[in-house]
Amino acid sequence: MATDSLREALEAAGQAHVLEALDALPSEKAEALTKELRRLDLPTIGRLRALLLQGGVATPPAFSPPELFPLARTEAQELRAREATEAGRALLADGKVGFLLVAGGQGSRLGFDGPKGLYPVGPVTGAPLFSWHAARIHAARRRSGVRHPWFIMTSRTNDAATRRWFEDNDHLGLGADTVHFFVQSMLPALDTEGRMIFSAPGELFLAPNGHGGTLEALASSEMLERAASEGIEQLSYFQVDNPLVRPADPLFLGLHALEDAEMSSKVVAKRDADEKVGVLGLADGRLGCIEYSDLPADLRTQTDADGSLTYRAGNIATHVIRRDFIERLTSSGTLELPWHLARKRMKAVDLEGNVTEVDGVKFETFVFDALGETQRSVVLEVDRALEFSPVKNAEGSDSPATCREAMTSMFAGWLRDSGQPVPAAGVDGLPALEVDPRIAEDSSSFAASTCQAREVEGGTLYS
Ligand code: UD2
Repeated sequence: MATDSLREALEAAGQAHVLEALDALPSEKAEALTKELRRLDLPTIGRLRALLLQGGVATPPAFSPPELFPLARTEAQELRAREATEAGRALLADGKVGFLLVAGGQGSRLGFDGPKGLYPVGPVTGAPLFSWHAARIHAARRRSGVRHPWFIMTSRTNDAATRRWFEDNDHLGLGADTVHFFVQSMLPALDTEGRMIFSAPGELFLAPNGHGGTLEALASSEMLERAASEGIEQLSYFQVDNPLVRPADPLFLGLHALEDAEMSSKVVAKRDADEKVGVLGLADGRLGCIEYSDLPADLRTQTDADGSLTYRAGNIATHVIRRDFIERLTSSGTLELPWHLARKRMKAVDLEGNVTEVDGVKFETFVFDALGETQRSVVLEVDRALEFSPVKNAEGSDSPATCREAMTSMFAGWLRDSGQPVPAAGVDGLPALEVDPRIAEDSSSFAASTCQAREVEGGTLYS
């Protein structure tokens, strides 16, 4: 079944065992597997195997904190912020901004079956994450009078379900011609000897290649060309799991543009030394995100003279990325971001078809590693209570319960600021209320809005 060239490529990548599996399969399955193998980048798999056998990537030795545009600003910074906000508004009004959502992950930690974007988060309406993000894009469009495009990255595991949901929901009124889906690549998981694993007879165990795959997928799917042809200069990147994200923040867009930065990031102050988020920082002088597990304990707890954590710039995975920066990174066709290895127990089948469990390794690249390629980059500190409450775990921190609490507290704050009464707390101790994101995204826009409060099933809705 396998041609000589495929045989050679498999052998060169240390995957000769797959030939054995191919020979043992009935012809239909063997044909399907051959097709899958041809789609894979076998030389890269050979390199990943070598990396694994060498023991992974070494931890970079010298860390230092990044320069922040802080939340507590000097007068000069306040002036700069005002200037930047104007510049950001102009970028939006001139149609130079496209939105970029990464939604290819599997959301398995949440225990939700289906694309994570369908997870209900509206405290009253139960609106899913996708609707929440779409509403913010509606609001941005209304403010700027421009139909900004929305690029959505899916993966093979959730692409069909995601597209179907958008079609069934009329693309949330945004216009199908402005919502563009593209699919990231998958990579096979390897066992600890560097051999591809089978999830079922003749089926490779494949996993999405990490959100770093966004950059290559934007290029190979021709989304970058589309963005260029629509006059898009900046991509506002965000993750599916955070309903408080503000993808059309003029301050962030403007600071990034005025600095002529290639890729910028938002951060929040870490809650405490042990909060498990990556922090933005310099590793051997290169900007990047240092994962919690890579930051030595003494640095994790180190404080500045004012008592705040030195390494506090918690990455909320919100970036503005210049389109031409992505073009430059991907132009040679061989974008090389560092590989990160995730070791897990995996359900698999052996070559005889017996179900088993193996120690497996998944390989991912991370988008924030592209920060190391920038000449200029802005790191903007924002208020966690207003911009960051992701839904990641079924229970405990970053769960549906903490997200509901964060959303409700934020809305209640807006009501108090505008002198309106806050609905009484329900059985869970939280007032049941929701502000339609199309109406307001902060206290001042809420106060300026002419929204009406309506009692609906589940609580009070301000829309
Ligand atoms: C990420 C960051 C962490 C912190 C946190 C903020 C990594 C490795 N860590 O943690 O430092 O900033 O977010 O919320 O990123 N995705 C894809 N394709 C993939 C993998 C992920 O589209 O192959 C998307 C996924 O749908 C989600 C986002 O990327 O929107 C984050 O992925 P995650 O949940 O794996 O990241 P997490 O929570 O470990």
